[in-house]
Amino acid sequence: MDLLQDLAWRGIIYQQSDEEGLKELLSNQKISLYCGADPTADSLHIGHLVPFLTLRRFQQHGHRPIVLVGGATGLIGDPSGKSEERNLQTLEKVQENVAGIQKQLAAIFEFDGENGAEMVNNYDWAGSMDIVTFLRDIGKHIGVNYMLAKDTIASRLETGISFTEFTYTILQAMDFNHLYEHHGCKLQIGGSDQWGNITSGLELIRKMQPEGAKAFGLTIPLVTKADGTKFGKTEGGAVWLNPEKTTPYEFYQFWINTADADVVKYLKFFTFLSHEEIDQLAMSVQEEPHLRKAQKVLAEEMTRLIHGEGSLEQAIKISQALFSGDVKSLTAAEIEQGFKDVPSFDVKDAEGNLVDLLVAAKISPSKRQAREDIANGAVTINGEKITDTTYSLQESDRIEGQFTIIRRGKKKYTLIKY
Ligand code: 383
Repeated sequence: MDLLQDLAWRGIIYQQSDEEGLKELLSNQKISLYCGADPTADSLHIGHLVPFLTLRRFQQHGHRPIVLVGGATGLIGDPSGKSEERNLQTLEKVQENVAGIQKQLAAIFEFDGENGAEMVNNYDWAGSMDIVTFLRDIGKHIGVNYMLAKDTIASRLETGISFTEFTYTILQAMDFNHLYEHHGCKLQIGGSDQWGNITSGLELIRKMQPEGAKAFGLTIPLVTKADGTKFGKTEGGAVWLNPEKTTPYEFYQFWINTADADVVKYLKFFTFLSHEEIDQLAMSVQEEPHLRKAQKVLAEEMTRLIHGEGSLEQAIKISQALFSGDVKSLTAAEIEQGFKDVPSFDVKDAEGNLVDLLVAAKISPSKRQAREDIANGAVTINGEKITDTTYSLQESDRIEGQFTIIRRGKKKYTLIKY
Protein backbone atom coordinates (compact mmCIF):
# COMPACT_ATOMS: atom_id res chain seq x y z
CA MET A 1 0.00 0.00 0.00
CA ASP A 2 1.47 3.37 -0.95
CA LEU A 3 1.43 6.55 1.10
CA LEU A 4 -1.75 8.05 -0.36
CA GLN A 5 -3.58 4.76 0.06
CA ASP A 6 -2.42 4.60 3.67
CA LEU A 7 -3.60 8.17 4.30
CA ALA A 8 -6.97 7.35 2.72
CA TRP A 9 -7.28 4.21 4.85
CA ARG A 10 -6.60 6.28 7.94
CA GLY A 11 -9.25 8.83 6.93
CA ILE A 12 -6.62 11.56 6.86
CA ILE A 13 -7.47 13.11 3.49
CA TYR A 14 -10.21 15.74 3.32
CA GLN A 15 -9.65 17.96 0.29
CA GLN A 16 -7.13 17.86 -2.54
CA SER A 17 -6.44 20.48 -5.18
CA ASP A 18 -5.61 17.84 -7.82
CA GLU A 19 -5.98 14.25 -6.69
CA GLU A 20 -4.79 12.58 -9.89
CA GLY A 21 -1.90 14.99 -10.31
CA LEU A 22 -0.59 14.42 -6.80
CA LYS A 23 -0.89 10.68 -7.17
CA GLU A 24 1.18 10.82 -10.30
CA LEU A 25 3.75 13.16 -8.78
CA LEU A 26 4.28 10.99 -5.71
CA SER A 27 4.56 7.83 -7.77
CA ASN A 28 7.38 9.41 -9.79
CA GLN A 29 9.46 11.31 -7.26
CA LYS A 30 10.28 12.24 -3.71
CA ILE A 31 9.08 15.76 -3.01
CA SER A 32 9.44 18.54 -0.46
CA LEU A 33 6.25 19.54 1.28
CA TYR A 34 5.31 21.82 4.15
CA CYS A 35 2.93 22.53 6.97
CA GLY A 36 2.92 25.62 9.17
CA ALA A 37 1.96 26.61 12.68
CA ASP A 38 1.57 30.10 14.07
CA PRO A 39 3.16 30.95 17.42
CA THR A 40 -0.11 31.92 19.12
CA ALA A 41 1.02 30.21 22.36
CA ASP A 42 4.32 28.92 23.74
CA SER A 43 3.23 25.33 23.12
CA LEU A 44 1.41 23.27 20.53
CA HIS A 45 -1.69 21.34 21.61
CA ILE A 46 -2.98 18.00 20.40
CA GLY A 47 -5.15 19.75 17.80
CA HIS A 48 -1.91 20.47 15.95
CA LEU A 49 -0.75 16.89 15.90
CA VAL A 50 -2.57 15.27 12.99
CA PRO A 51 -1.17 17.59 10.27
CA PHE A 52 2.37 17.41 11.62
CA LEU A 53 2.20 13.65 12.14
CA THR A 54 0.97 13.43 8.55
CA LEU A 55 4.05 15.39 7.51
CA ARG A 56 6.08 12.76 9.32
CA ARG A 57 4.25 9.99 7.45
CA PHE A 58 5.43 11.64 4.23
CA GLN A 59 8.97 11.69 5.64
CA GLN A 60 8.77 7.98 6.42
CA HIS A 61 8.01 7.45 2.74
CA GLY A 62 11.13 9.31 1.67
CA HIS A 63 9.73 12.82 1.17
CA ARG A 64 11.29 15.89 2.74
CA PRO A 65 9.24 17.83 5.29
CA ILE A 66 9.59 21.56 5.72
CA VAL A 67 8.26 22.65 9.07
CA LEU A 68 7.26 26.31 9.11
CA VAL A 69 6.78 28.38 12.22
CA GLY A 70 5.04 31.67 11.52
CA GLY A 71 7.17 34.33 13.17
CA ALA A 72 5.62 36.85 10.73
CA THR A 73 2.09 35.45 10.37
CA GLY A 74 1.92 35.09 14.16
CA LEU A 75 2.25 38.87 14.38
CA ILE A 76 -0.83 39.28 12.16
CA GLY A 77 -3.32 36.54 13.17
CA ASP A 78 -5.09 34.04 10.93
CA PRO A 79 -8.84 34.84 10.70
CA SER A 80 -9.58 31.20 9.68
CA GLY A 81 -12.20 29.73 11.97
CA LYS A 82 -12.31 32.85 14.16
CA SER A 83 -15.50 34.84 14.43
CA GLU A 84 -13.71 37.77 16.01
CA GLU A 85 -10.64 39.87 15.39
CA ARG A 86 -7.60 38.61 17.28
CA ASN A 87 -5.59 40.71 19.70
CA LEU A 88 -2.13 41.52 18.44
CA GLN A 89 0.73 39.93 20.34
CA THR A 90 4.01 41.72 21.01
CA LEU A 91 7.07 40.88 18.92
CA GLU A 92 8.78 39.69 22.07
CA LYS A 93 6.00 37.30 23.00
CA VAL A 94 5.80 35.93 19.46
CA GLN A 95 9.55 35.27 19.40
CA GLU A 96 9.34 33.50 22.72
CA ASN A 97 6.49 31.35 21.39
CA VAL A 98 8.42 30.59 18.19
CA ALA A 99 11.24 29.11 20.27
CA GLY A 100 8.86 26.94 22.31
CA ILE A 101 7.06 25.59 19.26
CA GLN A 102 10.22 24.99 17.24
CA LYS A 103 11.55 22.82 20.05
CA GLN A 104 8.39 20.71 20.12
CA LEU A 105 8.24 20.30 16.35
CA ALA A 106 11.91 19.39 16.22
CA ALA A 107 11.15 16.38 18.44
CA ILE A 108 8.66 14.97 15.93
CA PHE A 109 10.96 14.87 12.88
CA GLU A 110 14.19 13.35 11.69
CA PHE A 111 16.65 16.09 10.74
CA ASP A 112 19.52 14.01 9.41
CA GLY A 113 19.84 12.09 6.20
CA GLU A 114 18.86 12.65 2.62
CA ASN A 115 15.30 13.68 3.35
CA GLY A 116 16.02 15.30 6.72
CA ALA A 117 13.44 17.83 7.83
CA GLU A 118 14.01 21.54 7.54
CA MET A 119 12.74 24.16 9.95
CA VAL A 120 11.90 27.59 8.58
CA ASN A 121 10.45 30.81 9.96
CA ASN A 122 8.51 33.10 7.62
CA TYR A 123 9.79 36.14 9.53
CA ASP A 124 13.04 35.54 7.64
CA TRP A 125 11.50 36.55 4.29
CA ALA A 126 8.27 38.35 5.19
CA GLY A 127 9.54 40.26 8.24
CA SER A 128 11.68 42.68 6.27
CA MET A 129 9.65 43.07 3.11
CA ASP A 130 8.71 46.70 2.54
CA ILE A 131 5.15 47.74 1.84
CA VAL A 132 5.77 49.02 -1.67
CA THR A 133 7.36 45.72 -2.72
CA PHE A 134 4.51 43.84 -1.11
CA LEU A 135 1.86 45.84 -2.93
CA ARG A 136 3.63 45.84 -6.30
CA ASP A 137 5.11 42.34 -6.46
CA ILE A 138 2.58 40.34 -4.52
CA GLY A 139 -0.70 42.19 -4.03
CA LYS A 140 -1.10 42.90 -7.72
CA HIS A 141 -1.57 39.16 -8.37
CA ILE A 142 -4.44 38.59 -5.98
CA GLY A 143 -7.91 39.90 -6.82
CA VAL A 144 -10.00 41.38 -4.06
CA ASN A 145 -13.05 39.51 -5.39
CA TYR A 146 -11.08 36.30 -5.17
CA MET A 147 -10.27 37.04 -1.54
CA LEU A 148 -13.81 38.07 -0.63
CA ALA A 149 -15.09 34.71 -1.86
CA LYS A 150 -12.98 32.80 0.69
CA ASP A 151 -15.09 31.31 3.48
CA THR A 152 -12.86 32.60 6.23
CA ILE A 153 -13.17 36.16 4.92
CA ALA A 154 -16.78 36.03 3.67
CA SER A 155 -17.97 34.82 7.07
CA ARG A 156 -16.44 37.87 8.72
CA LEU A 157 -17.81 40.57 6.46
CA GLU A 158 -20.85 41.19 8.65
CA THR A 159 -19.11 41.18 12.01
CA GLY A 160 -16.07 42.96 10.61
CA ILE A 161 -12.50 42.16 9.68
CA SER A 162 -9.50 44.48 9.74
CA PHE A 163 -7.34 45.00 6.67
CA THR A 164 -4.60 43.29 8.68
CA GLU A 165 -6.42 39.99 9.04
CA PHE A 166 -7.92 40.33 5.56
CA THR A 167 -4.37 40.32 4.21
CA TYR A 168 -3.28 37.28 6.20
CA THR A 169 -4.08 34.80 3.44
CA ILE A 170 -1.69 36.66 1.10
CA LEU A 171 1.14 36.28 3.61
CA GLN A 172 0.60 32.54 3.77
CA ALA A 173 0.39 32.49 -0.03
CA MET A 174 3.73 34.28 -0.15
CA ASP A 175 5.24 31.57 2.01
CA PHE A 176 4.13 28.80 -0.29
CA ASN A 177 5.44 30.73 -3.27
CA HIS A 178 8.73 31.40 -1.47
CA LEU A 179 9.16 27.75 -0.48
CA TYR A 180 8.24 26.65 -3.99
CA GLU A 181 10.85 28.91 -5.50
CA HIS A 182 13.67 28.50 -2.98
CA HIS A 183 13.11 25.04 -1.51
CA GLY A 184 11.40 23.19 -4.36
CA CYS A 185 8.35 22.73 -2.17
CA LYS A 186 5.48 21.22 -4.19
CA LEU A 187 2.80 20.54 -1.61
CA GLN A 188 1.26 22.27 1.39
CA ILE A 189 -0.80 20.31 3.88
CA GLY A 190 -2.90 21.55 6.78
CA GLY A 191 -6.16 21.11 8.62
CA SER A 192 -9.38 21.72 6.72
CA ASP A 193 -9.48 25.25 8.22
CA GLN A 194 -6.42 26.02 6.07
CA TRP A 195 -7.99 25.26 2.68
CA GLY A 196 -8.52 28.94 1.84
CA ASN A 197 -4.93 29.84 2.69
CA ILE A 198 -3.47 26.86 0.86
CA THR A 199 -5.41 27.65 -2.32
CA SER A 200 -4.30 31.31 -2.10
CA GLY A 201 -0.77 29.94 -2.31
CA LEU A 202 -1.60 27.85 -5.37
CA GLU A 203 -3.09 30.95 -6.99
CA LEU A 204 0.02 33.03 -6.28
CA ILE A 205 2.36 30.31 -7.55
CA ARG A 206 0.32 30.05 -10.74
CA LYS A 207 0.60 33.82 -11.23
CA MET A 208 4.21 34.33 -10.19
CA GLN A 209 6.03 31.22 -11.33
CA PRO A 210 6.87 30.37 -14.94
CA GLU A 211 4.25 28.61 -16.98
CA GLY A 212 3.93 24.92 -16.24
CA ALA A 213 4.83 25.40 -12.60
CA LYS A 214 2.59 23.17 -10.52
CA ALA A 215 1.99 22.90 -6.80
CA PHE A 216 -0.57 20.97 -4.76
CA GLY A 217 -2.69 21.34 -1.66
CA LEU A 218 -4.10 18.71 0.66
CA THR A 219 -6.16 19.13 3.80
CA ILE A 220 -6.89 16.87 6.71
CA PRO A 221 -10.30 16.61 8.39
CA LEU A 222 -10.80 18.21 11.76
CA VAL A 223 -10.71 15.63 14.54
CA THR A 224 -14.23 15.13 15.84
CA LYS A 225 -15.82 13.24 18.71
CA ALA A 226 -18.77 10.89 18.30
CA ASP A 227 -20.67 12.64 21.11
CA GLY A 228 -20.44 15.98 19.32
CA THR A 229 -18.29 17.74 21.95
CA LYS A 230 -15.06 19.42 20.95
CA PHE A 231 -11.96 17.24 20.59
CA GLY A 232 -8.88 18.02 22.63
CA LYS A 233 -10.52 19.91 25.45
CA THR A 234 -10.69 18.83 29.07
CA GLU A 235 -12.11 20.63 32.09
CA GLY A 236 -8.68 22.19 32.49
CA GLY A 237 -8.71 23.53 28.89
CA ALA A 238 -6.55 22.44 25.97
CA VAL A 239 -4.30 19.38 26.08
CA TRP A 240 -0.83 20.87 25.56
CA LEU A 241 2.34 19.14 24.45
CA ASN A 242 4.38 21.11 26.98
CA PRO A 243 4.70 18.88 30.10
CA GLU A 244 4.58 21.95 32.34
CA LYS A 245 1.14 22.86 31.00
CA THR A 246 -0.27 19.33 30.69
CA THR A 247 1.68 16.76 32.70
CA PRO A 248 2.51 13.45 31.01
CA TYR A 249 0.12 11.78 33.48
CA GLU A 250 -2.74 14.11 32.44
CA PHE A 251 -1.76 13.59 28.82
CA TYR A 252 -1.89 9.81 29.27
CA GLN A 253 -5.23 10.05 31.07
CA PHE A 254 -6.69 12.15 28.26
CA TRP A 255 -6.08 9.36 25.72
CA ILE A 256 -7.08 6.57 28.11
CA ASN A 257 -10.48 8.26 28.45
CA THR A 258 -11.23 8.10 24.71
CA ALA A 259 -14.71 6.74 23.97
CA ASP A 260 -15.06 3.35 22.26
CA ALA A 261 -16.80 5.13 19.39
CA ASP A 262 -13.70 7.28 18.74
CA VAL A 263 -10.72 5.13 19.64
CA VAL A 264 -10.17 3.32 16.33
CA LYS A 265 -10.32 6.59 14.42
CA TYR A 266 -7.74 8.11 16.76
CA LEU A 267 -5.43 5.10 16.41
CA LYS A 268 -5.54 5.70 12.65
CA PHE A 269 -5.04 9.47 12.88
CA PHE A 270 -2.42 9.69 15.60
CA THR A 271 -0.36 6.50 15.73
CA PHE A 272 2.12 4.82 13.44
CA LEU A 273 0.76 1.36 14.19
CA SER A 274 0.26 -0.93 11.21
CA HIS A 275 -3.12 -1.65 9.68
CA GLU A 276 -3.00 -5.17 11.13
CA GLU A 277 -2.35 -3.88 14.65
CA ILE A 278 -5.15 -1.34 14.36
CA ASP A 279 -7.58 -3.91 12.90
CA GLN A 280 -6.85 -6.21 15.82
CA LEU A 281 -7.49 -3.46 18.35
CA ALA A 282 -10.72 -2.59 16.50
CA MET A 283 -11.80 -6.18 17.00
CA SER A 284 -11.00 -5.94 20.69
CA VAL A 285 -13.24 -2.84 20.97
CA GLN A 286 -16.06 -4.91 19.44
CA GLU A 287 -15.58 -8.12 21.37
CA GLU A 288 -14.07 -7.20 24.71
CA PRO A 289 -14.63 -3.46 25.18
CA HIS A 290 -14.33 -3.72 28.99
CA LEU A 291 -10.60 -4.46 28.60
CA ARG A 292 -10.06 -1.06 26.96
CA LYS A 293 -7.06 -2.47 25.11
CA ALA A 294 -7.31 0.04 22.27
CA GLN A 295 -7.40 2.98 24.69
CA LYS A 296 -4.36 1.66 26.54
CA VAL A 297 -2.36 1.25 23.35
CA LEU A 298 -3.43 4.70 22.12
CA ALA A 299 -2.42 6.33 25.42
CA GLU A 300 0.90 4.49 25.43
CA GLU A 301 1.76 5.32 21.84
CA MET A 302 0.91 9.01 22.26
CA THR A 303 2.63 9.50 25.60
CA ARG A 304 5.76 7.72 24.37
CA LEU A 305 5.78 9.76 21.17
CA ILE A 306 5.46 13.14 22.88
CA HIS A 307 7.06 12.62 26.29
CA GLY A 308 9.30 9.56 25.90
CA GLU A 309 9.50 6.14 27.50
CA GLY A 310 10.41 7.32 31.03
CA SER A 311 7.44 9.69 31.33
CA LEU A 312 5.15 7.01 29.94
CA GLU A 313 6.27 4.54 32.62
CA GLN A 314 5.68 7.18 35.28
CA ALA A 315 2.22 7.97 33.94
CA ILE A 316 1.28 4.28 34.04
CA LYS A 317 2.67 3.94 37.56
CA ILE A 318 0.70 6.95 38.79
CA SER A 319 -2.49 5.70 37.12
CA GLN A 320 -2.13 2.27 38.73
CA ALA A 321 -1.37 3.72 42.17
CA LEU A 322 -4.40 5.99 42.05
CA PHE A 323 -6.61 3.17 40.83
CA SER A 324 -5.54 0.68 43.49
CA GLY A 325 -5.10 3.23 46.28
CA ASP A 326 -1.57 1.99 46.89
CA VAL A 327 0.07 5.41 46.69
CA LYS A 328 3.00 4.71 48.99
CA SER A 329 5.30 3.76 46.15
CA LEU A 330 4.96 7.16 44.43
CA THR A 331 7.79 9.68 44.47
CA ALA A 332 7.16 13.33 45.34
CA ALA A 333 7.46 14.26 41.65
CA GLU A 334 4.90 11.62 40.71
CA ILE A 335 2.56 12.83 43.45
CA GLU A 336 2.82 16.36 42.09
CA GLN A 337 1.71 15.12 38.66
CA GLY A 338 -1.01 12.76 39.80
CA PHE A 339 -2.52 15.04 42.43
CA LYS A 340 -2.41 18.29 40.47
CA ASP A 341 -6.19 18.68 40.55
CA VAL A 342 -6.77 17.25 44.01
CA PRO A 343 -7.56 19.63 46.92
CA SER A 344 -4.49 20.43 48.97
CA PHE A 345 -3.75 21.86 52.39
CA ASP A 346 -0.54 23.50 53.58
CA VAL A 347 0.79 22.80 57.07
CA LYS A 348 3.98 24.02 58.70
CA ASP A 349 4.52 21.15 61.06
CA ALA A 350 4.88 17.49 60.22
CA GLU A 351 3.62 16.36 63.58
CA GLY A 352 0.01 16.86 64.46
CA ASN A 353 -3.09 15.21 65.68
CA LEU A 354 -4.93 13.48 62.84
CA VAL A 355 -8.41 14.52 64.03
CA ASP A 356 -7.33 18.17 64.11
CA LEU A 357 -5.77 17.90 60.68
CA LEU A 358 -8.88 16.30 59.15
CA VAL A 359 -10.95 19.23 60.38
CA ALA A 360 -8.42 21.94 59.52
CA ALA A 361 -7.97 20.58 55.98
CA LYS A 362 -11.78 20.38 55.63
CA ILE A 363 -11.59 16.63 55.00
CA SER A 364 -14.11 15.94 57.75
CA PRO A 365 -16.71 18.56 58.70
CA SER A 366 -16.27 18.28 62.52
CA LYS A 367 -14.08 16.65 65.15
CA ARG A 368 -16.84 14.24 65.99
CA GLN A 369 -17.21 13.23 62.38
CA ALA A 370 -13.43 12.98 62.04
CA ARG A 371 -13.24 10.53 64.95
CA GLU A 372 -16.09 8.53 63.46
CA ASP A 373 -14.42 8.46 60.05
CA ILE A 374 -11.19 7.16 61.57
CA ALA A 375 -12.93 4.58 63.74
CA ASN A 376 -14.95 3.34 60.76
CA GLY A 377 -11.78 2.74 58.77
CA ALA A 378 -12.67 5.38 56.19
CA VAL A 379 -9.36 7.25 56.49
CA THR A 380 -6.06 6.25 54.94
CA ILE A 381 -2.69 7.92 55.19
CA ASN A 382 -0.46 7.27 52.18
CA GLY A 383 -2.71 4.34 51.33
CA GLU A 384 -2.70 2.75 54.77
CA LYS A 385 -5.77 2.59 56.94
CA ILE A 386 -5.57 4.36 60.31
CA THR A 387 -8.20 3.38 62.90
CA ASP A 388 -6.59 4.90 65.99
CA THR A 389 -8.54 8.08 66.78
CA THR A 390 -5.62 9.45 68.82
CA TYR A 391 -3.13 9.06 65.96
CA SER A 392 -0.62 11.84 65.47
CA LEU A 393 1.18 12.33 62.17
CA GLN A 394 4.88 11.72 62.20
CA GLU A 395 7.93 12.56 60.21
CA SER A 396 7.64 9.15 58.52
CA ASP A 397 4.21 10.02 57.14
CA ARG A 398 5.80 12.61 54.91
CA ILE A 399 6.76 11.31 51.48
CA GLU A 400 10.18 12.78 50.69
CA GLY A 401 9.49 15.26 53.45
CA GLN A 402 6.96 17.03 51.23
CA PHE A 403 3.60 15.30 51.05
CA THR A 404 1.10 13.22 52.97
CA ILE A 405 -1.80 11.76 51.00
CA ILE A 406 -5.00 11.46 52.98
CA ARG A 407 -8.00 9.68 51.60
CA ARG A 408 -11.46 9.73 53.12
CA GLY A 409 -13.93 7.22 51.75
CA LYS A 410 -13.29 5.52 48.45
CA LYS A 411 -12.08 8.37 46.28
CA LYS A 412 -11.80 11.66 48.17
CA TYR A 413 -8.11 12.51 48.18
CA THR A 414 -6.49 15.48 49.89
CA LEU A 415 -2.84 16.33 49.53
CA ILE A 416 -1.14 17.66 52.66
CA LYS A 417 1.86 19.80 51.76
CA TYR A 418 4.70 20.82 54.08
C1 383 B 1 1.25 30.16 8.67
C2 383 B 1 2.03 30.38 7.53
C3 383 B 1 2.12 29.38 6.58
C4 383 B 1 1.46 28.19 6.72
C5 383 B 1 0.66 27.98 7.86
C6 383 B 1 0.57 28.97 8.83
C7 383 B 1 -0.29 28.77 10.04
C8 383 B 1 -1.76 28.65 9.69
C9 383 B 1 -2.54 28.32 10.98
N1 383 B 1 -2.49 27.06 11.41
C10 383 B 1 -3.06 26.63 12.67
C11 383 B 1 -2.24 27.14 13.83
O1 383 B 1 -1.13 27.65 13.63
O2 383 B 1 -3.13 29.18 11.58
N2 383 B 1 -2.31 29.85 9.11
O3 383 B 1 -2.72 26.99 14.97
C12 383 B 1 -3.16 25.09 12.69
N3 383 B 1 -1.98 24.41 12.16
C13 383 B 1 -2.17 22.94 12.00
C14 383 B 1 -3.24 22.66 11.01
C15 383 B 1 -4.45 23.14 11.76
C16 383 B 1 -4.39 24.67 11.92
O4 383 B 1 -0.83 24.74 12.79
O5 383 B 1 -5.64 22.75 11.10
C17 383 B 1 -4.22 22.41 13.07
O6 383 B 1 -2.75 22.37 13.19
O7 383 B 1 -3.10 23.23 9.74
O8 383 B 1 -5.53 25.16 12.62
O9 383 B 1 2.86 29.58 5.48
